[in-house]
Amino acid sequence: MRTDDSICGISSPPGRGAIAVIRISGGKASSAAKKFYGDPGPVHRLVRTAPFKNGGSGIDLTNYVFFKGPGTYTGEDMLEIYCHGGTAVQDAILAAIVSAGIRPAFRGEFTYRAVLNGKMDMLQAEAVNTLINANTGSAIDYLNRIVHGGLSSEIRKFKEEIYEILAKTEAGIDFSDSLDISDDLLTEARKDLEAMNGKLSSFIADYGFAKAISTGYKVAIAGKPNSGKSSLLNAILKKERAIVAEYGGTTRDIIREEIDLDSYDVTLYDTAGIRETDDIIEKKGILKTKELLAETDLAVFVADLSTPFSKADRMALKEAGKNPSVIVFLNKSDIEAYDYSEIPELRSFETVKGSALRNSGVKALLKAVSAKIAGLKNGPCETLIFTERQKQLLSKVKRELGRLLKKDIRSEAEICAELLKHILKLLNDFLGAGAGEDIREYIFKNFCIGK
Ligand SMILES: Nc1nc2c(ncn2[C@@H]2O[C@H](COP(=O)(O)OP(=O)(O)OP(=O)(O)O)[C@@H](O)[C@H]2O)c(=O)[nH]1
Ligand SMILES: [Mg+2]
Repeated sequence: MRTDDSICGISSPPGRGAIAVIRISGGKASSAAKKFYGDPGPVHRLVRTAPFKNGGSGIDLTNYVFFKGPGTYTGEDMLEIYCHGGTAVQDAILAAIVSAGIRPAFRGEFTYRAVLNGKMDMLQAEAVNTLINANTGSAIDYLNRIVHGGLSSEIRKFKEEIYEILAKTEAGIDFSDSLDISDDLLTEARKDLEAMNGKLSSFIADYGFAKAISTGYKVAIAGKPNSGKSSLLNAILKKERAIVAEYGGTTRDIIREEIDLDSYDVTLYDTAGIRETDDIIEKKGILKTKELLAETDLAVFVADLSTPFSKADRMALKEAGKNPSVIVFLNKSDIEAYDYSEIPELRSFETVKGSALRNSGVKALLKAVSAKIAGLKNGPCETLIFTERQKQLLSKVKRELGRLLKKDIRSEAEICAELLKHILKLLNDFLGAGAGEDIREYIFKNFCIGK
């Protein structure tokens, strides 16, 4: 990808709005102001109101601001244009800019340039994207801390500690006859490594919480047919969202609704009842349900107290069990006919008894779900990690650190040095330092155009 040319993009969301923002970054930002506004010397950060003109004709009366690099988001000269938010206006302005030789930006390319120009590192860039996509307020504080370099500086501190231990270890290898590592130094190094190990454990343990507060928490309602799943969804939503019927196999397509649960963004999924069936459409619904249950965060397993615990219950519970958490809702308590308290398969799960029809136990169930989300947070860790990439890399660091802590730095100095170097490499990857094109693509592919 070329990085020395000028790029443009619509930075506001697609569709109609009161105002749209179009951005240009690169050497042509200033000449664009001249070409489209007749502004011979745009002034840094000064807002001007003027018609955006392509040739003779004015497209729209706009505001524009010129930002002189390097004190800008990308580090380059930038021009921001605020026009009326109709699709036709935005498109016409963008087309005029492109015809002036300024290329449309790829996804995340503005932020990518910010990284290239040292305005932020990869972690901060990832946090910018997570912040844009965050649905609930709970994530904002944590993400802003990363955007402002909080996580980066913690990781850089780890790196410095590892460097120091590596230097001592290598000195031990090079001058093994004359220079030995003192006991004090060894104890100190071990203390540092153990502290780092503890921090990494918190980061990894809190990842579920970070995910829940940034991208939301997915809750599937699962169970055998006719157990009252759709009735439960309706009771939670307080409206007739899903069709309820006294026959099994009513719900086939997955029904999805978002709710705000104690300020957590929770997506509920009502699913097809799981059982063996020859009905082709029902089969498809069950297949979709099984796929969904492999990627949700929590399953509410709905059992039916008016019928015995059956083979279909076992099948459904097996699928629901693919979730990190399962809560059992013992439904139809109003017509309870069987004792579910001794069923071995259900014993290990948190259980709430109630009736979707009578709207009892529903509040208690939601409280249990909310507690599960809150309980994901491990300790008083100020910083969180937010992406799968970050989690995987830190898990690798932790594994290597675990191996290192089992070694004796004095007698196994060479192996230790290798492990320390590998840890350094992983930490560098984590920060995105020297990241290859593939990693950059991976990070920026989820960005919006214009960011
Ligand atoms: N008595 C009683 N009946 C209930 C309760 N909850 C649901 N029902 C009834 O059970 C039947 C099935 O309810 P649904 O909500 O459609 O069940 P489902 O699990 O979604 O069924 P499928 O979509 O077929 O898998 C309906 O006749 C409901 O009125 C309850 O708490 N008590
Ligand atoms: Mg249903």
